[in-house]
Amino acid sequence: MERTLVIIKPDAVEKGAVGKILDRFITEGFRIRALKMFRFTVEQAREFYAVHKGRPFYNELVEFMTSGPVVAILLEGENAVKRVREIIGPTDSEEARRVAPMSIRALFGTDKGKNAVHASDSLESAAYEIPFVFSNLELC
Ligand code: YYY
Ligand code: MG
Repeated sequence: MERTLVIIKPDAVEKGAVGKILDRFITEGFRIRALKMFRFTVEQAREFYAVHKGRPFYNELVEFMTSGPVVAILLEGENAVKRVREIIGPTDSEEARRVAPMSIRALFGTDKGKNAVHASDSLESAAYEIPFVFSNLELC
């Protein structure tokens, strides 16, 4: 069993898509091990996305991720990291609509910035991101 972190981003929360996105992961067979809504501070978002520091989109990404509340979900399942990445689709929602029309980013995202969800891209990033967002007491 693997664990991975999903964050429903401010655009999808604002759209009212939280329930549909949660339902999708449950239907796909994942167990929810932790769940909460919060709003990142600028400092927290910069640290969460530290791996992208210096990239041209970094400041815009931090601005977007702090623009409203998000919903973080800890999912557990077999090959969870890879399977969740497949279910969310490619980074750019417009590309997702072309190559993976049933993916979450195709269904709920707008473009390559406002793309509805984050998901850990490797076991290493999951190991950084899960304790960044959830404390021991929040894990079920
Ligand atoms: O893992 P994933 O979210 O699919 O993409 P990353 O390459 O890790 O980029 C993180 C985040 O940054 C992406 O979800 C949107 C934003 N972003 C962007 O605004 N413009 C890009 N050209 C690349 C990424
Ligand atoms: Mg990534």
